[in-house]
Amino acid sequence: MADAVTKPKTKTKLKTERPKLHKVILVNDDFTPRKFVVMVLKAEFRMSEDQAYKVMVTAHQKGVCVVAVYTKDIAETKATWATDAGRAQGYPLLFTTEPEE
Ligand code: TYC
Repeated sequence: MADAVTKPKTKTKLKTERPKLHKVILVNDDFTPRKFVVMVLKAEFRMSEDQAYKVMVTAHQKGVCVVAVYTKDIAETKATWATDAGRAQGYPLLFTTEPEE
């Protein structure tokens, strides 16, 4: 059996971990005008008027609404930009982020 081929006993599995996604969450407040919230959602999260309106109303009624999910850096950057857009107009509009389970 000089030619017998021995199969390797160990297998190397290449594991590619997917980066954890982070949610951007819109938080309701009593001061920011609805129209302004819709405008920010459209501008920063590339939503249609319809989508943006639905997300705004959900946050208005339930207190919070998930806007979108991204990798950590992008979620945090977008939440910061969107929050700053409100602050620039004197509104307490708030976007936060949290990791997806
Ligand atoms: N509650 C605000 C109003 O009645 C509108 C609003 C909706 C503000 C959602 C923030 O995340 C928000 N003018």
